[in-house]
Amino acid sequence: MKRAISLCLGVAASLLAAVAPARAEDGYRLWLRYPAASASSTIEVEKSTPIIDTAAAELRRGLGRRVARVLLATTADPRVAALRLAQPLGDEGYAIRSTQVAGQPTVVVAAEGERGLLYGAFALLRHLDTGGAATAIDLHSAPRIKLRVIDHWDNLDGFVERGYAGRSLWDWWTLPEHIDPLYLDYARANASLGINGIVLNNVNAKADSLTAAYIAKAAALAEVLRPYGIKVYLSARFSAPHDLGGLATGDPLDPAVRAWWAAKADEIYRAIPDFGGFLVKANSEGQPGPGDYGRTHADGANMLAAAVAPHGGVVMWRAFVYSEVNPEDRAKQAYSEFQPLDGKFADNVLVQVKNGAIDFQPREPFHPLFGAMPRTPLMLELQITKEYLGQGTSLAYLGPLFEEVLNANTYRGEGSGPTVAQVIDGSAEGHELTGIAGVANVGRSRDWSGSTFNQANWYAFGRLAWDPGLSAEAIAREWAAQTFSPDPRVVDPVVRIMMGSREAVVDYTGPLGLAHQMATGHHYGPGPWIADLARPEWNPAYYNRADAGGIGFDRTKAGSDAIGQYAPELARLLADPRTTPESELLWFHHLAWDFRMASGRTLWEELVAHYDAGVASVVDMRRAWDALRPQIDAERWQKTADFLAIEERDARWWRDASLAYWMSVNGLPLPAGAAPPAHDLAWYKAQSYPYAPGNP
Ligand code: GCW
Repeated sequence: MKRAISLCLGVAASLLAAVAPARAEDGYRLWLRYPAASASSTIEVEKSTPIIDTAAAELRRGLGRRVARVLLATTADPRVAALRLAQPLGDEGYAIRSTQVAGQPTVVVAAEGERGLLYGAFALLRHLDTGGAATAIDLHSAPRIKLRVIDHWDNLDGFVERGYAGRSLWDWWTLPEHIDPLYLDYARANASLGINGIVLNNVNAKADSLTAAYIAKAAALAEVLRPYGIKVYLSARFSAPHDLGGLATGDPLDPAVRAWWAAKADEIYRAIPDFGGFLVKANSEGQPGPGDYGRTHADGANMLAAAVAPHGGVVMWRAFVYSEVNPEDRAKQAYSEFQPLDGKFADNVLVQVKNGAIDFQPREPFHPLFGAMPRTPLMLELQITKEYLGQGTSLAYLGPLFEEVLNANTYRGEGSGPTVAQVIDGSAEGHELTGIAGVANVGRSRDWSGSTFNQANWYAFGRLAWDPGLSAEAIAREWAAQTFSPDPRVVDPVVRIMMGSREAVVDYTGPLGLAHQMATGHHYGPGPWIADLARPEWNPAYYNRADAGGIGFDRTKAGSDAIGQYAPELARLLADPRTTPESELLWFHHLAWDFRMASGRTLWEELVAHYDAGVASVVDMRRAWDALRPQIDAERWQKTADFLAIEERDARWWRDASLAYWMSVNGLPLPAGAAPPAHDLAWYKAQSYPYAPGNP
């Protein structure tokens, strides 16, 4: 009997051994795939605090014996003082040096504050995991942006708006009693990037998240996240005093309303002493706001700011505002509403502005507000989740999109600059309060983001939030090395695939500045013909304006004059199609189908060439991924290969449906050599996807 049991155990163990490696490469470990090790270096700490203990634990988990000894200590420690670190590190920066401490070779991770030690620990691991040498280490870095925040569009029932990676990580039902271990690994992943804030709930907010029961749940999450240097924030529903408090109004100038919010803030801070503050979507897409009471966005933001100010909190007030009853070009509305309020916001308010003036399209010119509100801290909002770029399945690395907006020249200053990065990092105007937010792409999918390559967008956001000067390509290299292998035979082709992938989506969905051409509601797939929605600015036809004479949105003076919202020098360039970047051409101009492009081709021929190039890029990505098969573990390779097949199908669908529609409008034949669409226009129009994910 005894023998039988041990035999069984033996079989079970060998089964486990057979299964374990595959399971270990299912993407759960993200980019934190430390080499297996049986022993760890000696980790010494100056003192034990929850954050420093977290840093030490991570080193114990990941370092193995790659260096002999590590000391984690602040600049208050004499052993660090002896290093005479030159750079000011601030409260989150770090320096890492190989040196001798008490005659022993030691890697010192030094910082002014303990959060710097946490980020330094992760930086040391990143350095080694990307193939950095274990000797002569000399690194230092400090974040350029203060609030580096992930926004969750997670509802209290577990649904994630525009989420393509399963249900919400937050199991509100079992909180605060049950702490799912996922929360800890999620905190680790964010801390590894320097993320220091998380907005727990959707900007399309329910007032319920501000009830005592939900504050207790948020407090439990805050406790988990705190040792990782992460503060929690909540999206606040502006009408909460009415919805929850029974007040007759939510008017921000009403003393009873102000008192309600002040008391609510006090209640939250009693439960969460380091609560970050509120994020608000007001008077946009049906959300309540100060406009309901004839007040301005500044009135609304300042009222909430006054409630959290005594506790050191901030308000992140979104500028994503447009209205179906306002006939003005949607691209102009946020500027029209917010620019006159510059200088009118309280000191602890940031105005959160999406990268472009419409809505996270595969390509948009930078939002004109970035060049127009010098007296207000502007927080950049990016979408990590790929609502408009193939959602869960496409391989679209967003590093180049993020980099493009950060490097965009606002032309607001003397000569050149400042760039959007210099506006949001505060250097352009000397703002102390600075921030950047990314809309999360995580859920309960085993690999967190729904696909391995979607993880790269979370990674890229975090790295750029820390240092908006990093290049998208360098970040891709880092990510690929940690996620797959530092071997250049893996990194080089993976990075090549990544770097062209976003442009491929632009090409097959909306080249040359076309945007917002997706189907209604779920936003998956093409719908350029749609023109019958009640809200005019939700119709793709509103944006493409395609007719027999031409295509594109005239935003010159002869049209909506959205160009007039940019600095004069830039506006001058954009006013002329010849000096407008071709990648933004149809965003700013309505042009004849036979308009001559720089290539010598007509606009129509050029459009078709872009759609074809988009499809061809996906075919190339598939080929390159196939060639990587021997180098990549089976589970992650297969899922990516399957998803690339889906993307190729979708790219052809986008191309064919779009061309079928443009041809129905312009009556032109396809240029020689271009393949006709696989189906007629009626077929594309008849496609329907009532169960596509992420659609609220
Ligand atoms: O992109 C649009 C999305 C909405 C979202 C909105 C916003 C949270 O389609 O789902 O709502 O933007 O940013 O508020």
